[in-house]
Amino acid sequence: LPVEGTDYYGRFPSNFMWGLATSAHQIEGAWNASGKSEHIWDRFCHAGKCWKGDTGDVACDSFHKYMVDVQLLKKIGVTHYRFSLAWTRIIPNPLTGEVNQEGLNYYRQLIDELQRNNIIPLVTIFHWDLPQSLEDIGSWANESLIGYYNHYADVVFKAYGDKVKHWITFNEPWVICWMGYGTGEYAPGIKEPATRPYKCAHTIIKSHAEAYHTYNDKYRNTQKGQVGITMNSDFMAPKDPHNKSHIEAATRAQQFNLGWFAHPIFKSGDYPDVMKNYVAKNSPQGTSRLPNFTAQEIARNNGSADFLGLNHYTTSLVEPLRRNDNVHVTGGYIDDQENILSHDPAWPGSGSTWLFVVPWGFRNLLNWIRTEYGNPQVIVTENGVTDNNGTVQDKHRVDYYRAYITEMLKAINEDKCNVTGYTAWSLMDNFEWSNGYHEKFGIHYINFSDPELKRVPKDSAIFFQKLITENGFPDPTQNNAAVCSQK
Ligand code: PNW
Repeated sequence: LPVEGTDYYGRFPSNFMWGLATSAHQIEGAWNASGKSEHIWDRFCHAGKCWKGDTGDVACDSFHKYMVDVQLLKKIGVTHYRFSLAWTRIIPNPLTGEVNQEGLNYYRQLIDELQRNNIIPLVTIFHWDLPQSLEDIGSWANESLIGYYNHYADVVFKAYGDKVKHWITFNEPWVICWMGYGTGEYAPGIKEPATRPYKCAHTIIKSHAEAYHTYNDKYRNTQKGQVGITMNSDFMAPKDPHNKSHIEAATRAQQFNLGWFAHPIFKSGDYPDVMKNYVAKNSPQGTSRLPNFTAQEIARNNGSADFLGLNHYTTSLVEPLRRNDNVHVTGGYIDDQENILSHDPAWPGSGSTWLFVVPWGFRNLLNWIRTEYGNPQVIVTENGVTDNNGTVQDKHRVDYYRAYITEMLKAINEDKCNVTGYTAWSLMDNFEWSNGYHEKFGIHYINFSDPELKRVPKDSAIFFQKLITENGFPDPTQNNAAVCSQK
């Protein structure tokens, strides 16, 4: 597809969902209040493994300031707010399954406050904050987590399903499994790249499918909502687009990243063939480190989502790894792919080492999803860019959003991709996991040394206000006065 330009104008579909996103551990603080138990990110950062000793103990204090947050959302004019529930507030001891009423009440108050302000919730059930007690019994390598997760999902469907019509079972299983159990950069910090990420993914896919079926069996008829799952994916572009082996390598990388989760849920119930073949051929003979689904599990996985939540930030260039390349091979998920990933030095960077500004990759990825999975409903549940200073004159962020959202508009209006909503990451600067408060994604600035934790709108907040009011980018050379906007 052609390279991007922002000289493209148009409106989004009239019922397009516009929102901002956050997650519980990144904003709430109150890490041990009202019966909440410890989760793996509490443990990880308390052990000093996050940026300069940062922790999520206070974060944006949204546990107490949620009414302030709702007013920020209202001021921007969003139709939707994406936030996550903390398992450890709702079921502090998953092994007994007992529900903590105080924890349940917190999200009930938030949902009610959103409703009073005409903002529709988009709720992530699990955004990385695994109860420590479940980590201690083997985490996602222990398949009993399927049952514990299903109980948790059942509790929240029942408690909030009258008002919550969009559920996201998991946020980014790729990051959970690879960064948590492969590289160990994220909690719980386990470095077993050969086997643990594959086991983790296997249990998470099955947990997702069980929760989806629980919703179907017990709640869908009365609550009439949708259940999806959010996956992160770079666009995997061939380093040399004219070289057949680079094109194959890029497809393989896309399948190992997005396809790992999307193929079982949106295509066949099982992992992509290329992934099965490459893991098997790099495993000891006659075995594979990639687990097998049973026929019954394949049937349960297949078609187990009403929408694909997509978190997209950046693009990678891919070429095949050759035998004599001087690359350190450790054995595991990365080596199994037999690829080398890189970026174009011309791409602008950001406040994060992995995040390069490549707007055209977004349109390409949306089209890859359209053709690979038969044009499923996609809700873009995250997109955004960092800096390390939190400047409110964040022209680079406005430029990023303008360019990426223009590519999404082309994907919808020109390519007919079924994208129904977009929630930007993030409502405000917050606790960026292992990178603490150092990497800032917010459209509101927070000075984390200020005890008031005042939220200050950046220029990008004003950009979103206008974008949502106009529901797109009206052509400045046309008179748009007569065109009705969404709100
Ligand atoms: C996502 N990568 O994480 C998460 O869903 C958010 O909680 C997080 O704040 C946001 O994106 C920004 O990082 C990712 O290395 C972390 O490719 C790392 C990667 C992708 C997504």
